[in-house]
Amino acid sequence: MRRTFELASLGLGRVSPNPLVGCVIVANEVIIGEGWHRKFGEEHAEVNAITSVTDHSLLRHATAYVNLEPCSHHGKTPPCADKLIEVGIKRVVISNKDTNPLVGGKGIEKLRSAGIKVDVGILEEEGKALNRRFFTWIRKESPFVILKWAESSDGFLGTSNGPTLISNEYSRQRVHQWRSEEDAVLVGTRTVEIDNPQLNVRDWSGRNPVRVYIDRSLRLSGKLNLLDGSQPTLCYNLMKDEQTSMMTSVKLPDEQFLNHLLRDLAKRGIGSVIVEGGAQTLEWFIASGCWHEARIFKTGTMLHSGVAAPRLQGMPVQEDSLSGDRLTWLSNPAAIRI
Ligand code: AOF
Ligand code: ZN
Repeated sequence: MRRTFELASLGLGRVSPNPLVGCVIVANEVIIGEGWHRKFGEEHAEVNAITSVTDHSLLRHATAYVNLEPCSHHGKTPPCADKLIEVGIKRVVISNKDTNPLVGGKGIEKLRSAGIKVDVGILEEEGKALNRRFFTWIRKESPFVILKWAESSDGFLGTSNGPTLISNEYSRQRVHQWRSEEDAVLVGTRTVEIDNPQLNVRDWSGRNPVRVYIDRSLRLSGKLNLLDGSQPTLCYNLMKDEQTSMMTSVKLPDEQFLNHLLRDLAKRGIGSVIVEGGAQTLEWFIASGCWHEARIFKTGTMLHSGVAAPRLQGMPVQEDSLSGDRLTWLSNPAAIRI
């Protein structure tokens, strides 16, 4: 099952908002096939794993390990449960049930009624953690929200009068990798004014996320990178709806602004978003409880004064060191769990 997780994670940044799915086929205690869902709209993991098997006669004695319940619906591809039945697989071992209402247990029922032995719930928590974006998004209320910031050793995000580089080049490169893995990157009005960010992937290979910014009273204008029309960009505001080729402005009510924003992103098929600042925006997400994970760099730099970093209570899940910068991953225990 751990091998299916490894395979599944190769789809990160390519399959969203679909889940990350890997499949391993074993016969006579030997792996005879492997596959994963490689790209949104393309074949599912099980089909790719079956295709990779050279001697199909072995499938009649084989066990398929898959981290998500095989689908039972006709989506962009035919149902994987039918395919597993058709090739004569004997046993299927699954980590997580698919909470997509189109599937939701029907894949498992189909397999069992065809006489296939099915085991469910193997390494269930690890499977849920791997697909935390999908399991959050499929409820259609919100993408998976990741807060990210870098703070100095004395707890500041930057000086008050312009962009400040606090983290080292390895940490900054890691952020570009993250942008390539998530569907959208979001910033607030002040950050657009002060940093004039591009919010694209430069220091890593991969696709660019959708750029999202908040500009409640539409005060941003002029020669700003986010307004350059080079990439799909969403602007959430209180004033107007408007659509041009790359720019979509969305008017939201003042009350519950962030909840509306997240629901709108989810409806647009955005399964995850990284909030990159600034302080006010991060604090707004924290105060509204609208976050699932935080990734915080603590650096060796001392700033002595400036904009204070947000305070956040979360459950530490991982610690990394990037050439002196300490990276802490927190998860929000209060966010709804599956
Ligand atoms: C599987 N194996 O590898 C994946 C599954 O639009 P479609 O046809 O690609 O279907 C997407 C849905 O199928 C997705 O929301 C999830 O419920 C399931 N994904 N199922 O058996 C896979 N990626
Ligand atoms: Zn499928």
